[in-house]
Amino acid sequence: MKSTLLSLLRTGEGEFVSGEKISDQLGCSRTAVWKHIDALRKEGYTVEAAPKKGYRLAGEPDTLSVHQLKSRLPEPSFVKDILHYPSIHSTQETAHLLASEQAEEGTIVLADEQTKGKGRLGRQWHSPPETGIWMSLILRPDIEVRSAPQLTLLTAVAVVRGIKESLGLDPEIKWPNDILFNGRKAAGILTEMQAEPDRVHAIIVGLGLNVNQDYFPDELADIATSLRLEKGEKVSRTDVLEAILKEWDWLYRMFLKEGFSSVKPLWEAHALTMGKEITARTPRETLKGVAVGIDDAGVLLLRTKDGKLHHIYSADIEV
Ligand code: BTX
Repeated sequence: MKSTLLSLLRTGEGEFVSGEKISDQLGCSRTAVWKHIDALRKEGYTVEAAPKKGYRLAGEPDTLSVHQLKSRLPEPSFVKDILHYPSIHSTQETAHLLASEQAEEGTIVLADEQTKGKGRLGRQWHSPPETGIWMSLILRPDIEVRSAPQLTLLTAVAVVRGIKESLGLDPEIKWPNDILFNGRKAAGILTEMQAEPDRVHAIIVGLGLNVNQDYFPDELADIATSLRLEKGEKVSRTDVLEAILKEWDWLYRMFLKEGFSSVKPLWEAHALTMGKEITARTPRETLKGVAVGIDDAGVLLLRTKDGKLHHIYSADIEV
């Protein structure tokens, strides 16, 4: 009944469809039609009603369809399982828990809302309901502990290429973990590890991507953006996520086979920071200089005025 009603409303292509036509086609009373319309509204559809005109479908919810996602991924895919939660503290926390309980590589934790989304260094990640891609990937690559940050850079490449593929937009990467449009942050990546000094047990890559927000709270209003704001129209989270996971799939395979050097040129092609005057705030010091590039391990190379080349492993960057 619901899908017939929806397709009927969609045939109106934004115009009104009469209540009479709907009740005829559904074979039910006008009161029953009204009840079905009400049920659609509760699911997030915007249906306008006007006397003598009928009903008009003015907006559809952006539901993340895991079923659709799974069916659209390549076979075989690195994605082994997708756990989808309507609301959760943090996909990162849940993924950590699952990883310590032996969840296999390729398990994805996805949420429509995070109530305690986290960024680096205990910062918060704003993750309002049904507007973004809030997800964590569990990986178990056979790599050295010091190579783990390379997965942040690989993920940034997958996100940028996935956005380009699905929407034709061209964001930039700010080393190490931000995806920006004209200096405003659309996504952040958080890579964490469960490891012994010489062995990686699991790497959890968290991605927060703003998709359909049309406004941000005051503290983010000047620094954040979303795909919807950049594209000028509502965007399907499922389509964007599908494109990102497809990009991720082949990049990760290439990374495991050939190492980070194969990903590096793709990263450089989208990097905002390269060749620019930057300030790097590391946990120990603040350095100003020119970002010369990244080395084969993904470490940022910064040349200060005195000609000295610094290797930056972790920092907040200002361009
Ligand atoms: P970060 O530490 O580089 O950035 C965090 C900073 O970004 C915040 O202090 C704030 O200024 C700003 N910020 C917070 N929320 C947003 C937002 N929605 N859009 C733009 N800017 C924002 C970046 O950390 C890594 C974020 C990873 C988030 C994912 S979501 C799925 C997974 N689960 C989880 O709890 N975290 C990760």
